[in-house]
Amino acid sequence: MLSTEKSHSKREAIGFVKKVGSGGDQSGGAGSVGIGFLSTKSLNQGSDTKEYTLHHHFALDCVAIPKITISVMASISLPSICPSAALSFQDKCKEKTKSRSSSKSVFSVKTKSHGQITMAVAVNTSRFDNITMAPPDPILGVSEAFKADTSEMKLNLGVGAYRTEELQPYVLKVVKKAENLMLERGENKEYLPIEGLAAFNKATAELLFGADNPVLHQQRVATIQGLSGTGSLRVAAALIERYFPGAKVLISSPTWGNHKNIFNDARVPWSEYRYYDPKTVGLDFDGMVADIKAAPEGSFVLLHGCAHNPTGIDPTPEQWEKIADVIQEKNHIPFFDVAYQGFASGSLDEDASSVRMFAARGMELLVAQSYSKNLGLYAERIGAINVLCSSADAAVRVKSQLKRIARPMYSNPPVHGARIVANVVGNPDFFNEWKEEMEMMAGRIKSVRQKLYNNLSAKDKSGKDWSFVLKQIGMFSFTGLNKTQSDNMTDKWHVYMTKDGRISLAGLSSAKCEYLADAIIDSYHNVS
Ligand code: KET
Repeated sequence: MLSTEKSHSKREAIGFVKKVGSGGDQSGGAGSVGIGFLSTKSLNQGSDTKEYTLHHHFALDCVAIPKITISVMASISLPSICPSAALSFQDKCKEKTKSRSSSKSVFSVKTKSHGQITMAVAVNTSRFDNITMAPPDPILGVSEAFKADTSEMKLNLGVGAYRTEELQPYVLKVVKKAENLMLERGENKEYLPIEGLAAFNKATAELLFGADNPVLHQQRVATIQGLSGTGSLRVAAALIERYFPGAKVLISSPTWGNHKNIFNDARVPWSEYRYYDPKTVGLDFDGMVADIKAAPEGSFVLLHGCAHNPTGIDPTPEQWEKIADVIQEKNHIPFFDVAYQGFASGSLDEDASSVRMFAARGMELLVAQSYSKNLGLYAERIGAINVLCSSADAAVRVKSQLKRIARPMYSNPPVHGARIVANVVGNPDFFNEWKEEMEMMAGRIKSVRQKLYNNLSAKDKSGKDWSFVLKQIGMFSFTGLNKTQSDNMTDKWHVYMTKDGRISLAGLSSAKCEYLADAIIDSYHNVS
């Protein structure tokens, strides 16, 4: 019933909410929100006493109403002489209110006349209250902090991303050429198969093992395209979790910060083997071998194929042989992370020699590859997971399971980066250009490494031996600075780096070497 008094009365719509149903469980539960319309009428002219009449009410379905206090603000002031406006509002609401609502809903309905109704259901607590603030990522979080710094002196040596001498991001010329070719061809954007682009998978396995490697001719390698190195590692971790329950992954101490996250999320147990010796700022080879030997038989041993991150310290070829010996003795399974092929030495073949040596011994192994660094395809998320099996039959089965893991995870991989890699590797001119550009990038890093060392040894009068900087290879230098000293680098010198003391030399220009050396010497000697 609607009041139609024309004088001294005013129609107002007032919303109220009520939790209906749902037990006292923490998650709240489905319920409904009721809205009622009241008309008010002053009983006596000039009096404050009002009569309220509930005219109508209906419900809004809610997905889940948490166990919370809900406050409602809803009001409408309609012209008192126009009942049709109120009717119209109700009619419209009837149509619109069968909507699903989450913890906060706002809607407005225009009346036929000039009235406008706004209703807001405001909640003062959240279903997500038990979610705490995540810490910033130790590597990618550094770039965010760098962006926020307004100092002109600032230097981002956090993330391992190649920059030009002008400290600008670099898109390889050969990548631009491949992309132009792809545009000319007008290739489509259809889904790739779950395993990725066939031409890419062939190219990536050949780059890794060498095109004439018997393991490829024997079809013993199961390769699927992955979401760069990280995604490929994650798929491999899922394979381990599913088919090697309880098997441990041994990871170097220290290692790339994301390795532990990947295995934790995949619920794969891991432990560390000794790798870095702070006394020598070199490899703790004996510790490494002893820890691999002591691990339960059949463990996975995660190895950085080249340019160990963060230390920049790789085993020598002789040490690699001994590592392979002990892994074979213990029936462990080597699991290589190859994120810097071509970037360590400037040669694709040389940087794959560790993997190829293990393969030549007839060992089964896993290799995750990334094209973020060597082709500068960071954001394209292009890489692969390869599983070298002892038979072609096993490789077929393993590949089928890799696809089975990928399908519900991300369905199928992106095509753009895969086409770039396939085009660059598949065209001899492009391939040569890529190698030249890679040598140029690796060369620039080597030259700033040398210049940094020159400045450190010339400026530091304490007699400290900085020659470890020259012995390290790849994108990074592990300075040996502790967390407080690293904080000083950032807070005082605006040099952004990871708190483990790693600096990315790929983000350093020769013009900034002297400044960086000053910052390192100050932090090393004046901060403990
Ligand atoms: N493995 C290693 C050893 C590695 O350093 C990285 C990246 C990756 C895998 C993965 O890269 P992707 O882009 O997923 O293919 N490292 C740099 C960037 C990052 O942390 O994500 C870094 O250490 O700065």
